[in-house]
Amino acid sequence: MADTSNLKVRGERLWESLAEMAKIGATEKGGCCRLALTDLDKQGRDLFVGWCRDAGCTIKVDKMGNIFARRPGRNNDLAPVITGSHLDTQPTGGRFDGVFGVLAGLEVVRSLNDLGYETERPIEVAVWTNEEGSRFPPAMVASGVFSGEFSLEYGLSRADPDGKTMGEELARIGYAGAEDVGGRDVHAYFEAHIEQGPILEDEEKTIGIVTDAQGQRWYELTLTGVESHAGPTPMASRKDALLGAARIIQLVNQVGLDNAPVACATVGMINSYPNSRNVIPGRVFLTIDFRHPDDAVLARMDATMRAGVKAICDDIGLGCEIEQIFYYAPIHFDESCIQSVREATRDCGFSSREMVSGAGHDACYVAAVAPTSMIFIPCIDGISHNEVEDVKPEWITAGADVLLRAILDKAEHVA
Ligand code: HGY
Ligand code: MN
Ligand code: MN
Repeated sequence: MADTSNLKVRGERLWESLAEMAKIGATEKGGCCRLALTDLDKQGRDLFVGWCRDAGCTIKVDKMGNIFARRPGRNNDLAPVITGSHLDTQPTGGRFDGVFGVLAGLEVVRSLNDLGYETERPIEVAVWTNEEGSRFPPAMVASGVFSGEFSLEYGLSRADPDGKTMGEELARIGYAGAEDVGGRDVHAYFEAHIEQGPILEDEEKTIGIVTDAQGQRWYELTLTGVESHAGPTPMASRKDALLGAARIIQLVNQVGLDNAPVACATVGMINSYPNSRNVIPGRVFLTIDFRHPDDAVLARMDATMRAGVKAICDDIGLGCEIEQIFYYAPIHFDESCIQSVREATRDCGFSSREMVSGAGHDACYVAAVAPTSMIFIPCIDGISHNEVEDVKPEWITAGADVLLRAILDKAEHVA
């Protein structure tokens, strides 16, 4: 058995790179706002690409702006092992969501260089465009194009609230790459990510061996009532769209509670029109995010919501459009990749538990075209999508150590 005790990353170097990246879009509360395809996203991408070039990687960018930094192996005709995540953040995002997975992949490359370790297969570190789906809904659209879930035309046409499309913004920041999106062999894909929930920290486990990810359904609702004067309009004759939204928010929350303990149900966005204090709102836009690890339950949540929304709108006399803009079924990751992570975790001696991902990740789409699994590390108080998002340096190092070994386990397999 070869001595593998030296197979360790340099955690302090990874921590420094995370701190450097966090300066780009840094917010006053200590988080990051680096929305997809903004100038700040470009700055983060450029910093990452420079670091990868310094580490001897070649860079390819595809037509969705996905970046692939390749470290050559002994046999570069073999399909690569890819790792990575995303650099775009939520508006009030943290310093680790996505970024940890990207820079842990870079740290694996840097550490293999330090060790003079040549793998059989090439290794690539990926940055997936627009994982968050905040500026350009839906989420994970570029890894979705890579996996064939969405067409390139659909991906490039996604527009932000100002009507700017991903295609236009990719060209503007210089990341409209030449490479085709997907359609190539990937031997294995591993994504390291913070858990973004409380389980690992509560159970004092260092590593989450991610076996599954829950399914998601995203909706956009437009409720239409009648704008009228807040003074002379009798209560009984109002068609108040915001009242309808209020009841629907309560309904959505109840659908989540009725499918406890694992269901999640969220209304994250609401816009009331004309949003004037003495006008009864005539139109409201709101979003719904449903999640569950069982597709049948997710379908029942959908049906309950639709029936409830219809009853509310009929009662008040509102028009309603419901558009499901995003859906993917729960995913079970690849058993052999999960086993690579189990063995890597065991060899590193870290405490661990197997778990389902509550959040969506690019791995959820890449899993459709490559053997895939994920590695979680805890985050402080399980908080993410929040500027206070934080981790312990030892968790960062542990996650990258496990990632290093899991990647090697696949990068040395020729078959
Ligand atoms: O919404 C999600 O689960 C991910 O953060 N995009
Ligand atoms: Mn993420
Ligand atoms: Mn996120």
